[in-house]
Amino acid sequence: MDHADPPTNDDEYTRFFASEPAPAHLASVAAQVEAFVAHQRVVGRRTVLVTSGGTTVPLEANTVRFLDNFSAGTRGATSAEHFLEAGYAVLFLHRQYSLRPFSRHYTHTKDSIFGVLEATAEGQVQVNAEHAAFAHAVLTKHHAAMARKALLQIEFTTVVEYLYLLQAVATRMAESLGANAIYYLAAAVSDFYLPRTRLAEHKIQSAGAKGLDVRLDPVPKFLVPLVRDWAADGFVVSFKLETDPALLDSKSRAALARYGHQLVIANQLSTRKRVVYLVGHGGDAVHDRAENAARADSAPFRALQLPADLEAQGVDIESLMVPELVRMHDAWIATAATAKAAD
Ligand code: PAZ
Repeated sequence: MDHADPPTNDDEYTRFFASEPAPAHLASVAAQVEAFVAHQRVVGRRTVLVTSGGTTVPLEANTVRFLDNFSAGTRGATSAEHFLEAGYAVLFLHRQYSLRPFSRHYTHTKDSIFGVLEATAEGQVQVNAEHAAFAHAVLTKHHAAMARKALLQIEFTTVVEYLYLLQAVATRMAESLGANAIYYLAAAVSDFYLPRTRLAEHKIQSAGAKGLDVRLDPVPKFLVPLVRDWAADGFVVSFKLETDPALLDSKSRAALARYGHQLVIANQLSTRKRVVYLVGHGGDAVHDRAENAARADSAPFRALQLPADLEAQGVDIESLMVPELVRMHDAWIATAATAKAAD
């Protein structure tokens, strides 16, 4: 395992936030999140932050061109639906225009609303017979989640926006909800970015250019402050995407050793909808980060595989993942209560 990577120091984050502009909607998002988590606390509902979709790295301040991270948002949007089903409130921090809970069934698929709706002779529009029952079920669940004030959706586009919003959301959740919060970080976050100080103001001109050289800086490792400060006491689940399956185990353990959080969900790009690997002590993790980090080598590595017959029926792997996480979260909350009683 590679432990050579030194932990990010605090200054990196201070410098990052000092030099990158905050998103315009940060204050209004913070107010919405405060009201949302206060409500969940009052009604005693566990809450999960689901991050979803890929972040962009703009090459120009008035952005025409940008680099993107792969993610359709399927993992996040589908997981959000299952967490709601399990009784959790969901704060869904997602890339603008990526898949979202419930609407995902009718947006980016071949059964978009145009395949589902039909125009009647009376000049009305209605859901066609083939899709009516399913559309009714999806809409009913969506409306129920909104009526219970159990779903809040927040958008990001760039990696800088994502990190500002992640900090704002996580700190407010941690303050109100402590161990009752899960942080489920499925978004695909850029590892490199172009600092504001080196960003071209306007569209980069190609006339006469021989090429374009771009040097990107590393994005500070946000899991360091998240696990240590922003999401204190919460149950933190990070994701690890690789294309080379040989790296999944070692990279997941390296993340556990580095951050001391509770679980890494590792997946391979080509098989991510059929198999994931749960790496870590989960709910049996101790509430001490350094101790968790030290136990990374011995952390269980377990495959969760969607049986082929269920896959053929359109069942998603998140329907297996989320109940596992809920069980781990139960254990995490129980150990938090025991630790508190012993204090
Ligand atoms: O959104 P999607 O279902 O197409 O993909 C999900 C995923 C592979 C982006 C996610 O499961 C994941 O691994 N996120 C972390 C990516 C990373 O290592 O940066």
